[in-house]
Amino acid sequence: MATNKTSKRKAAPTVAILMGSTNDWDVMQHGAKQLKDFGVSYEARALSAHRTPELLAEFVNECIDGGTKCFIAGAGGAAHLAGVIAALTTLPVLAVPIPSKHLGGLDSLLSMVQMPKGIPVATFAIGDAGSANAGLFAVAMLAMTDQKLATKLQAFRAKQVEAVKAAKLPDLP
Ligand code: RP5
Repeated sequence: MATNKTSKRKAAPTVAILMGSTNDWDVMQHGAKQLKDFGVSYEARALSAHRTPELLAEFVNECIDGGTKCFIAGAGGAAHLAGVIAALTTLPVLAVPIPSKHLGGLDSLLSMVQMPKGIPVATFAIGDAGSANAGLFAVAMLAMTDQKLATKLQAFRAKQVEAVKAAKLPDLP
């Protein structure tokens, strides 16, 4: 479920997906889709570290209190969202660099991957692949204590093996 409401939620999601702008959803939906496919509960919110810092902290604290297991944070440009979330919690924060208008997301990537020592964020690839992999990584973390999820993840990997085996290169004309 993707929402941008400020009202209190009924239950904290297992995974909270945050992004700096609603414009980031095109990329962030790929991680959400992985969570949905694996049956992991998530909530996606557009809350900015610099535009709405209080709302961000409020939401993060609600998630922590409610039992959320990890955060996925996507942002573009001077992308400090993941770092700010990591400053508020010891839960794992998975960072997705959003492609930016002028620097193609290199600015976002460096902002995330160059976190100073002591407050880590796990940074993924720029864009759709990074978003999907952040979702899959969250699944992998949850699968460590959830055998059903671990079995699903193994099946997901096995499917990729079968796809590679079945793939054929085109004949020369
Ligand atoms: C960041 O600034 C957002 O994460 C977004 O990627 C970028 C641009 O925001 P918009 O101007 O598209 O809202 O905060």
